[in-house]
Amino acid sequence: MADEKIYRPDERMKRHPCFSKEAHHKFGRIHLPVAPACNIQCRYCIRKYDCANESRPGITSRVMQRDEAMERVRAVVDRNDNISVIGIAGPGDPLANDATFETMYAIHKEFPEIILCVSTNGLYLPEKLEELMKAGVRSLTVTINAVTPGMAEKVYSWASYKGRRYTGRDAATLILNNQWRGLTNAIDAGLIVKVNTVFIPGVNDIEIPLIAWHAGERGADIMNIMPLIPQAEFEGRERPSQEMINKKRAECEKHIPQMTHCRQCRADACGILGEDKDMELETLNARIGEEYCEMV
Ligand code: CLF
Ligand code: SF4
Repeated sequence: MADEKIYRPDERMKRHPCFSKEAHHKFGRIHLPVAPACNIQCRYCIRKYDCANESRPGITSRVMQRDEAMERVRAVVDRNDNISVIGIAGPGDPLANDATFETMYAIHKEFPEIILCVSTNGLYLPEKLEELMKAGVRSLTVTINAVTPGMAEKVYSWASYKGRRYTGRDAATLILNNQWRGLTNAIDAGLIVKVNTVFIPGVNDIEIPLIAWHAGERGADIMNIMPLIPQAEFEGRERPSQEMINKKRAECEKHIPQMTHCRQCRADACGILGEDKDMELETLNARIGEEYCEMV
């Protein structure tokens, strides 16, 4: 039974390069860009780039189909013995794309010892958590940028939910309710959980310690405060300096451990954090290797 190979939460933390600073030198991850659609509009997002909640500024990953993604996983795992995590983090929201569940399920069947990780805006988390778990996912990031609806309204402009489009305060309230409920459910279900928060100077900075407090109270494992990429409606705003981020982390760490080694990965990143490999090249080399073996 594949599920027997799913590590206990403490083992998962030790082997996850994002959840453990020590692990990030030893273990690598693969991101599969199989999720192009999104279901909300963050006011700092330009849809032509990867989801700004987890990605490097100005990067556009090529979307892959499930079978293509599986081929990449086989090639990279075959050539690298340090891959402990496979994640889906975009280019849109993973939970808005059926391909996320299909791909994770297929990987879990073939590589049950690999930790599966998803990063989401949380809108569909309450209803999709069970499906995620059935697909083998045991590691989750939820990006939460506010606690009060008034603040959320400044960060999100709309949400598309169960066939209806919500705007203004209604969208803000819906997004917040689902993010916090989904986060709590995921923690209670035994997933390891990270909260990402985009630090938007002059907008949500005063609520960030409150997010940390709520996340810590609920039992989230770690928080990752990420600098705003000043684009879309927030173009022209300042990008927080490292000093500002460090100060905010110091305020928050009494509530929840802080991640300090995030590399704002692209949605198709692969390998050790900060030493990314080219997934296409790895696959090409694996193919050449196979052809060579067939020739000799
Ligand atoms: Fe990927 Fe994210 Fe999972 Fe890690 S990344 S889905 S939790 S496996 Fe890690 Fe990259 Fe930072 Fe994300 S360094 S952007 S925190
Ligand atoms: Fe953009 Fe990600 Fe927000 Fe969707 S969740 S609008 S892709 S930043």
